[in-house]
Amino acid sequence: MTLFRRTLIAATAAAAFAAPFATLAQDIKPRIIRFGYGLNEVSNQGRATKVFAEEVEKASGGKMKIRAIGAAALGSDVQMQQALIGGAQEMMVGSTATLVGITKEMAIWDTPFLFDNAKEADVVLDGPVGQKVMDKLQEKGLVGLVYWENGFRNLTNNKRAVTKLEDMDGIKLRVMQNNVFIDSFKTLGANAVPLPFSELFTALETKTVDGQENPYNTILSSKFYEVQKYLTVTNHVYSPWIVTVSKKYWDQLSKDEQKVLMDAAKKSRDFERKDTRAEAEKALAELKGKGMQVNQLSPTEAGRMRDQLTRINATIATNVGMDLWKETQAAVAKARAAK
Ligand code: TK8
Repeated sequence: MTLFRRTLIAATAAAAFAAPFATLAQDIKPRIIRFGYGLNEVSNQGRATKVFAEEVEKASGGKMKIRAIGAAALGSDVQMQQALIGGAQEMMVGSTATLVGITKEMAIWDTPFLFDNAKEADVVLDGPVGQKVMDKLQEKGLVGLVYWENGFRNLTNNKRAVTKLEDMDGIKLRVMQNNVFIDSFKTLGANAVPLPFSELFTALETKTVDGQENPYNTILSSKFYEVQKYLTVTNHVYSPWIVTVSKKYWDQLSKDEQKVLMDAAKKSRDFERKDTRAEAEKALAELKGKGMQVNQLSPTEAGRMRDQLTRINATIATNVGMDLWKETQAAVAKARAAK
C-alpha cells in the first residue's frame, strides 16, 4: 500500500463520514481464535502454543490469528472445556485426564504404566486407537486435533523421601480431577485430593496439600521446586495433552480454515514432543540444582508400587469398555514388538 493511499484511508477514517473505512476494516478483519492453556508462557506448553500461533498466521496469510492465553488466565482445564463446549472460547490445550468427566474413554490414557517409553505413546496416540478416543469428543461438543506430550509423571512432596510403598501413607497428595487418579493414589495409601492445576502452587505453598505428581518439565516451569523438597522418580503414568476446538466454532469454519488449524496443530505437535523431550532430559539435573532431593525407587519397591497400582486396571477397563481396553492393549503390544 502506498503512503498516499494509507494517508487517504487515515484521513477518511478521521472524517465524520467514516463508513468507507469501516467497510474496509470489516473486509480484512482476521478471525481471532482464543487459545487457552494452563502452564506459564515459559514452559513447553507455552513454547508449542507459540509455534501453533505462528503456523496458523502464516498458513492463513494473516486471516486467522491465535490469541494465546496461558497460566490458566481463561480458567482451569475443566472451566475452559466448558467454555469450548458452550462456544464462549475457541481453542485450548490441556490434560486428557481432565476430560474424563466429559468423555469416559479418555481414562484409557490414565492407565498406570500403559507405555514404557515415549515412542510407544506416539505410535498408539497417533494411531487408530488414539483417533477413536479423540473422535468420541465430538458428540460432546469438542473437536480433538492432536495429542501433545505432557510426559511421564513423577512424585514430589514435602513430608519425606518416598523410598517404599509405606512412605505414601497419609501424604496429602493433589491429583487431577478424575477418579482413576483418585483411586490410584488411594490404593497407594495417600490421601488423594483432587484440585485444578491452576490452584496447585498455592495449595503447596500454603501446605493445604503435601505433594503432587507431574512431569519434570512442569515441576521446573511451574517452580514447584520452590515449595517441594522431595522428588521420587516413579514414572507411574504417561500423560498426554490434547489440543481441542469448540465444535460450535469448528462447524462455522470453511474446509480451508479447518485445514489450516489441523496442519498447524500437527506441526506444533512435532515441535512440542521434541522440545519436551529435550527439556525433560535436562530438567532433573536442574531440579537437583535448585535443591530438590531426588531419589530412585529400588527395583523391589518400584515393583510393589506397580503391583498396587495395576489393581485399578480392572476398573479402568470396565469404565472405558472392554473392547477399547483390549484394542489398546493390543496396540501397545504391537508398538512394543516393533523395533
Ligand atoms: C495444565 C494441566 C497439567 C496436568 C495437571 O493445565 O493438571 O497436573 O498435568 O499439565 O493439564
